[in-house]
Amino acid sequence: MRPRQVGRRAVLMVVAVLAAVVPGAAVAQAGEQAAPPREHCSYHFSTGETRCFTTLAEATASPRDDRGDVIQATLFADPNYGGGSFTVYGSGMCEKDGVVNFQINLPDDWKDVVSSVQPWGGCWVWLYPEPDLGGERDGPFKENTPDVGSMMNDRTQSVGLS
Ligand SMILES: [Ca+2]
Repeated sequence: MRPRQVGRRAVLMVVAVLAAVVPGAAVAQAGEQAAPPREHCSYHFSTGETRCFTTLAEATASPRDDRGDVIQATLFADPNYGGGSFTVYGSGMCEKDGVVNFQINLPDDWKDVVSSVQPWGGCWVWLYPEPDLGGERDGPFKENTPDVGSMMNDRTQSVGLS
């Protein structure tokens, strides 16, 4: 019995020391709610796939992806196009036909963090505080917008492109 108890205590101590010494370990645990994403991801409409990179240049390297999808918008975690980014590749340019042509629900780590946006592909960007274009939207953001404003800052959960 005795050696076992000692052994377990030793393991617990190692875990405690790791959590205290390795910043990454602590951040990963606390970060799920608080820390905004720092990665640069691209979401591909045709496949539903999200790919993440260390730089924005990598995430937006090709104007068209493997399926021919084009960049429609990039969302940023911080104002002034800072922090992590989330670029949407969709199946075509937006048409000015008065309706939302494309819509996506942001993944959990991208909910409630968007602070600036860049529309591409002839699209206007609409931001919604609930999934599935729910709640009172703001937009359209027709041009690069370094600060989406107090109504939708850190509140976006789904995005419409029109
Ligand atoms: Ca933010």
